[in-house]
Amino acid sequence: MGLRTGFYLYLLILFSKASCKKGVKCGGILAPSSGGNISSPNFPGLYPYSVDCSWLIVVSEGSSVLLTFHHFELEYHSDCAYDYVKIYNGVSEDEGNLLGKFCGDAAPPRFSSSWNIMSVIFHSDRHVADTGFLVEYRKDTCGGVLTGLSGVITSPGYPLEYSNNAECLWTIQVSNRSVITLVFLDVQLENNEGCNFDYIALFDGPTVQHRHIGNYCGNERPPNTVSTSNQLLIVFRSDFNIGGRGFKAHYYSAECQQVLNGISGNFTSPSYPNIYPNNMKCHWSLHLPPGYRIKLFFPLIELEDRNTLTDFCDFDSVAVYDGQSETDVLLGRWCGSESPPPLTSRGNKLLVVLNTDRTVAFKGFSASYMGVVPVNVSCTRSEFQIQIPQQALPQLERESVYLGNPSCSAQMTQTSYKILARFLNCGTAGQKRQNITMLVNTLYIDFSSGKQQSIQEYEVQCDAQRKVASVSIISPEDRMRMNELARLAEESRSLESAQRAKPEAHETSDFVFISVCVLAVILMLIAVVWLVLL
Ligand SMILES: *[C@@H]1O[C@H](CO)[C@@H](O)[C@H](O)[C@H]1NC(C)=O
Ligand SMILES: *[C@@H]1O[C@H](CO)[C@@H](O)[C@H](O)[C@H]1NC(C)=O
Ligand SMILES: *[C@@H]1O[C@H](CO)[C@@H](O)[C@H](O)[C@H]1NC(C)=O
Ligand SMILES: *[C@@H]1O[C@H](CO)[C@@H](O)[C@H](O)[C@H]1NC(C)=O
Ligand SMILES: *[C@@H]1O[C@H](CO)[C@@H](O)[C@H](O)[C@H]1NC(C)=O
Ligand SMILES: [Ca+2]
Ligand SMILES: [Ca+2]
Ligand SMILES: [Ca+2]
Repeated sequence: MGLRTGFYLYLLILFSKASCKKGVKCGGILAPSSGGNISSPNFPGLYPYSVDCSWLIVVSEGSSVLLTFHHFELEYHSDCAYDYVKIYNGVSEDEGNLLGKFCGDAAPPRFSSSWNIMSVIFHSDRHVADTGFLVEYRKDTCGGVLTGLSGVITSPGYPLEYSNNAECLWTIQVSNRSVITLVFLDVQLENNEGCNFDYIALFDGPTVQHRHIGNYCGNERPPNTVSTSNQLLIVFRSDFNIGGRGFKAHYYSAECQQVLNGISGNFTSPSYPNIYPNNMKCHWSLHLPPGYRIKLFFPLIELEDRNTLTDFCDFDSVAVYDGQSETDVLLGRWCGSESPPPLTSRGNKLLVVLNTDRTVAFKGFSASYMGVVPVNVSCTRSEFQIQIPQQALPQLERESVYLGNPSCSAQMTQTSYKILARFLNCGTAGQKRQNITMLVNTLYIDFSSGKQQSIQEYEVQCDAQRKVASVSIISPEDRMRMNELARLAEESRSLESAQRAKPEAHETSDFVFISVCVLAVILMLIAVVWLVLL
């Protein structure tokens, strides 16, 4: 309670500061019991130049604010850089709350706040004025027009018993080319056959004239629903007696609920690289064909920092689960600018969940992933042996899998692609890794189809002395890092050679090593032949 009083005091101070600055009096704090109208200064005459007005509408906790514009005529600019109205779902200091910026004569659509505070900002510059705007605001105890990427809908007072004679209409509206997924988590209403006492009714569109999906009551949870357009209507009604706990549902727009099936791909937080919206929960499900594992990278993360009191990512976070749901193993949860290490799934599915709270937003994240084929590699002193189960690579020609160069392509066996590649034939090269010289080559798997080029590269390594091999996928990030290292090495080498004219020490030593290997093999063969002859 103390916190909340403090918050309102803070708002009051903000607003007294704002309203003292300018000559024209406008804006203020409104705490309506039902509703009212706001208009630009001097409405319906021309609004004055150089004004900044800020209205904060605060209603009782548990209610929301609905805005309906009746008139809208502002100077037009394609980015609304001159005169504009901005609407915030909460306080206007927080860009994560921005619902939209408007100008010209395109009136903003109807908006509801996600909670009990909403702000309207009006700005005009020093030239060209118009008649301005008139907007009606209304306090809703339930229902409204929801425009967020995701959100929660509950019956009034949930989880306490809902009131009798309630009537609530929620219209969910997402961007034009998107659709809505609605998932009910809990339902407990008065039950009767036909569901016409207390009920939830769903319509596939903005009005009751659109396709009726169904009426639900009792403990019957409506099925998970995906709209056919960008709008969905939810109606809740109760009659004059007997109630229940009510219901709770989540909705997601398609931008916030993605399933990715490509062998590799990229995705970002909503609005990236602009500020992400507050108050949302988004899912990305990576789902690859069986046999693949998934490697996931986050080149950039910029979220709200950890809670310094608990040291957890309590505010905003990105979490990764090793499977398809939040009940699967959590691989980690990150926030702030902590950068997760590359993650690899155990199966062919990964789930990424972004949660943001009601205040303070940043840039978000960018992520890229790639399906990793299970490559079984082993080596002797003279060759690599590589095997890839066929079920992991549906419909690839054997020529699409090769080591070093296309002349070392795979053979097909009953169950796998198989490469036996002598070091000398397939361009395997020696490289110093820490103390030991490793024999290194690149395995190419060409998934390209038609115009879309897609080649995966795996680095295979062999410690020929100990006959130990390993393999790892080379991601675009690795490739960039390797190029960078190669460039640095090149630079330092040319510097060195400028100082002391004595290059190419490395190559010679590697060449000597391989030659020694080959010699050893030949000697062994001679020994064997000799033994047999004896
Ligand atoms: C707000 O203005 C509109 C249009 O003039 C009017 O119909 C409506 O009754 C007004 N609302 C209130 C609460 O005054
Ligand atoms: C959405 O569609 C409507 C009607 O087709 C159109 O008027 C509007 O400009 C579109 N909005 C966006 C953001 O594309
Ligand atoms: C993902 O992003 C990287 C780096 O920006 C780019 O090289 C790659 O082509 C992208 N991949 C896809 C599938 O869009
Ligand atoms: C890799 O190949 C070896 C030898 O063929 C086999 O024993 C092993 O089970 C294979 N490992 C996997 C993961 O397929
Ligand atoms: C390098 O080799 C020396 C001697 O064989 C060993 O003591 C040392 O631990 C090795 N260093 C690394 C990084 O492997
Ligand atoms: Ca102007
Ligand atoms: Ca009832
Ligand atoms: Ca936040």
